Amino acid sequence: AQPVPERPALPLVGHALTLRKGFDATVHLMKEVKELGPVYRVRAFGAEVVMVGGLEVVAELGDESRFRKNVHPDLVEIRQFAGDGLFTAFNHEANWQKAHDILMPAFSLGAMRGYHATMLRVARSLIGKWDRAVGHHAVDVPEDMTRLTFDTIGLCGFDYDFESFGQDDLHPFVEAMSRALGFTQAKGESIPGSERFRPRRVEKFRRDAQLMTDLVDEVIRQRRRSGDTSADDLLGRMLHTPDARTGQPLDDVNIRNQVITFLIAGHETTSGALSFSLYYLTKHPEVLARAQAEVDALWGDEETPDPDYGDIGKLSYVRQVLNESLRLWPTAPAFAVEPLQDTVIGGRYAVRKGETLMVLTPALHRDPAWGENVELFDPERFTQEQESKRSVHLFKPFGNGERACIGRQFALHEATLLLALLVHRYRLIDHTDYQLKIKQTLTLKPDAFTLELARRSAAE
Ligand code: MNH
Repeated sequence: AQPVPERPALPLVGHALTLRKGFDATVHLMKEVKELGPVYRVRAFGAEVVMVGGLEVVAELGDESRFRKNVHPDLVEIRQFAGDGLFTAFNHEANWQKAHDILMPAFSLGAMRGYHATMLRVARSLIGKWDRAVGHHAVDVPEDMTRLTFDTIGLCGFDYDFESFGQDDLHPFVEAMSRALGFTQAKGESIPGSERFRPRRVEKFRRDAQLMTDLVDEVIRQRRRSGDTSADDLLGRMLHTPDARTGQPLDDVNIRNQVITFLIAGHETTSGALSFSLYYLTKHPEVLARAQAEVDALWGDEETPDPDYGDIGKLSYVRQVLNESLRLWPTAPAFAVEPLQDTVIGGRYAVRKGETLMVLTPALHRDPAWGENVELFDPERFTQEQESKRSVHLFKPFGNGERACIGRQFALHEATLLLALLVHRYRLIDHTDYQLKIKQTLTLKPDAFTLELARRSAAE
């Protein structure tokens, strides 16, 4: 075996001088996959990560008898506000298995039936807002997608209404969360300890974390006070379902961590995925026309279609659009695993037990195994026929193995429903000739993407 390849590194700073920040860092790392090969090492300030961006090695890392999730430094940082919640729990923390077992049934495909009516209600709030914008002003796509996904997880998860469509500003929790994630990302890109020279930012981070905690404690308190002991939503399940192995429900601190985790993980990524989908639909009229034909076949020219749960499974082309958007820009652009033992990957590279092996999903999603024109947006890649021909390891927007996304069905149901309703109702007018600019605060989003709208039917 040989060492993992890397660029010549300076003492102490390593490759930090050539690394970029924010989304530019992701672009840089994707370029390095092409130049250094699908496996290479990056060092900065004493920390080091093995980057992985090719099908063969990713398929190997999917073997759970050899690798498991790695809680890498960014995730450790997020633990300051998400603690031992599902997403940031260390493998050795018993609460992971416990919460996973208690919550899994709430995320099965069948459980989506129970969330459908609420998802539809929030979608209609967004449509109400967009109807008022028709003929008057543009809408801010990522902001409204954030309102939608945030209100949806609040209501479906905790029966709590953030009422984001009644407000001009995003909810204070969302603002605090994006600042906290931004702080976390910046900290990971800087000399360790240098935040000491920015005491005001550290203080702001502390207050943002406190705001999130206080809000969530209030949500939990309200539920306890209500005397409601049903286990119908996530919060009810967590408060009132004993774990089968231990006979105990989750403790209060862990429930708080889970609620914060769901509020964050449950909306940022879905909001980004919806925004990218609308971007690609806007730029590909032939794809938009096919999506419209699909929804028209279901709902005709009904003024207010009433999609039922079963309709979502019929929207296969809309789902293809969503998948292809997640291929090009998986909104959680990386996940990490670690070897259970010192081992060799890719048939030649020696890696150590416990070290961070970071899968760079946007690079994997451009592996030559996707075909010739990997940069081209083409939902045909996700027909059933194409999918059955391809390795399951080529498409990993939801991560891997037992620590993969628990909210996948939730996100897909919510996003398919909304996209279908939007393409059924509106013409999307690219009034700025928008050029894709991506913003990264750990997750990816199109930056400053606005659309003007017109109603498709004459019903205006
Ligand atoms: Mn989600 C884990 C992507 C929507 C809740 N999610 C992950 C991981 C990826 C991911 C990748 C694995 C991270 C890792 O290995 O470190 N998630 C997404 C994307 C979308 C998404 C791209 C939308 C599109 N996620 C959602 C939604 C919810 C959710 C919606 C909740 C309602 N995700 C989670 C949780 C985890 C997770 C919780 C951690 C699971 C675990 O480790 O047990």
